[in-house]
Amino acid sequence: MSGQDLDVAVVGAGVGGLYAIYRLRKSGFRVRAFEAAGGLGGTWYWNRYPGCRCDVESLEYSYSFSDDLQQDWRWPERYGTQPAILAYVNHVADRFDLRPHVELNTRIRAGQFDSEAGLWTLETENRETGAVRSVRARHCIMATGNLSTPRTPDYPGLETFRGHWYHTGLWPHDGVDFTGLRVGLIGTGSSGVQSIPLVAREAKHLHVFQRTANFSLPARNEPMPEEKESRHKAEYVRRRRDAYSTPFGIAGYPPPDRSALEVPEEERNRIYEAKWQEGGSISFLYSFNDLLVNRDANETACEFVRNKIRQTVKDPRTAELLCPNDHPIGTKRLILDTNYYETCNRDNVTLVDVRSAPIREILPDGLRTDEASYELDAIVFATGFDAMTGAMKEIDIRTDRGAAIGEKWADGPQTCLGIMIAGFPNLFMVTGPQSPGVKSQMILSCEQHVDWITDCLEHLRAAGLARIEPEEAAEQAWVQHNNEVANSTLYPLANSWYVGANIPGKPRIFMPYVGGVDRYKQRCDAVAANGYEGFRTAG
Ligand code: N01
Repeated sequence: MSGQDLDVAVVGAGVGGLYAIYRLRKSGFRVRAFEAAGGLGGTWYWNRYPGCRCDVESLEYSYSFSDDLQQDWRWPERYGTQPAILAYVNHVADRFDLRPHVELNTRIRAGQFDSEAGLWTLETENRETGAVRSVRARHCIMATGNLSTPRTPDYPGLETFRGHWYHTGLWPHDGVDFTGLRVGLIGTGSSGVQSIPLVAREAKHLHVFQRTANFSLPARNEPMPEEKESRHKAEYVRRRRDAYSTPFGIAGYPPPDRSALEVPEEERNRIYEAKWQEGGSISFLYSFNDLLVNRDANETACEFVRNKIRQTVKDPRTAELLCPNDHPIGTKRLILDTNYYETCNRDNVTLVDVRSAPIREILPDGLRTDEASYELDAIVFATGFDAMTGAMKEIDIRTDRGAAIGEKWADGPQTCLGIMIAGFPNLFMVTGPQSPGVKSQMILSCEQHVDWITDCLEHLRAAGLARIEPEEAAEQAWVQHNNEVANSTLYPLANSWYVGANIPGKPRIFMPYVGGVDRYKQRCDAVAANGYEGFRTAG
């Protein structure tokens, strides 16, 4: 290792990458982060579409590593908007002096591990100048995010479109004014459902092109009640600790102890109604203990929400089209909305079913489905991401022994704890596939991963070791455990991004760990306590 080499290179300066800089610097490692964007914040830097806000409450969706920080910071609303969260992330970067350790506008194109030297060489490209150079580091941490590779369907003719088109995950920083425009919006996942009410307010007419109806619950956003904030802050330290003993990494939701099927229908609906009024997804899924494991139990919740849609949406045909019927509720990310179904009653909004008549091509002045053509001045793609594996596979990561991530993951990701990959020494992931990341309070999971990784690097340093990687058998056992846990639930029944179903040709494998943050953390802690059991180390 030369004096120029880093101890740790971090790829990505979102919430995970920034915390990695904080922890690693505190432990005395030479660390530098590389970020493709022109600013910090990862997902909150890119996703600036109208209505973008987090679906986890802001008092939860924040760092826990500094009690001063969590006491000082004031969240103005129950759920943080994108600008509010981005401001918070930038505040954290300044408060803890993280900014000088990040190279912005720097995309990592490739990484190669040199087995002899035990070093990673990363090829960086400056996005403004195109300059390419290489950086060497003993360890590499991929904090590249799970929903950071936006995907636009490759419809023929997009290049001929005379209006402007946008992807929700790559939104222009100056915003977009849809006033007086005929807008087409494709996709009704979280991004589509959050943006539709705001786009509809401006547009002359909004056509929403829906392939699959999704379940959406009211967020019930509101200005932060002072009393709630002070109560939460008084309990913060305990709540954060307790969060690690819960499945979703959020304390304060007592686990249900009854099946939906052992409760009379009237009482069941009263419980769902109370949760519907309260707002939030965990609370709703915690109505009963078997909603995610028993199809009949789940169907009671599905029908409750479908009836809400039927009561809200005045045109019965549109209401039926909005009623999800191809997946159990909760098996795709539950959406939280503000006035989504109400917006479908507006005269200037038309819902188009592109399941029965798919979009065939983009025309210079709109688009054509199997059934009709639509004249449009602007198109919004709310079509999602190559989730969980996309960002890792975009980088050409390989070793000099011939292993390549793209090849290893050709049939789906294989990881140990979602943190490391057999055959790729000294390469770590923050909330990688087969970790609970996307099924948890993401910032808590980022902190837990970074803490585990930093402890591991401290352990190696103290023992005079320079190399670590998982054993093949430990990785296979973890992959198998993941599949077993997923298959004991209803999750795999949905064609979601959790299984890669939104990307044509992507192998279908259930990617997040759904055994819960609590079980997962216990496993991670046990591995470390047993001297990194299942991992091979070398000097
Ligand atoms: O993406 P999605 P997203 N023709 O993949 C449709 C997080 N997030 O950006 O279901 C027509 O969920 C696709 O249809 P189908 C959150 O975890 C959080 O909305 O594949 N339609 C679907 O309707 C979320 O789950 C927040 O049939 C096409 C939509 O596009 C995740 O990010 C906010 C199509 C994509 O939905 C992703 O959400 C936003 C095609 N060719 C996002 N291709 C909050 O915190 C795709 N679609 C609130």
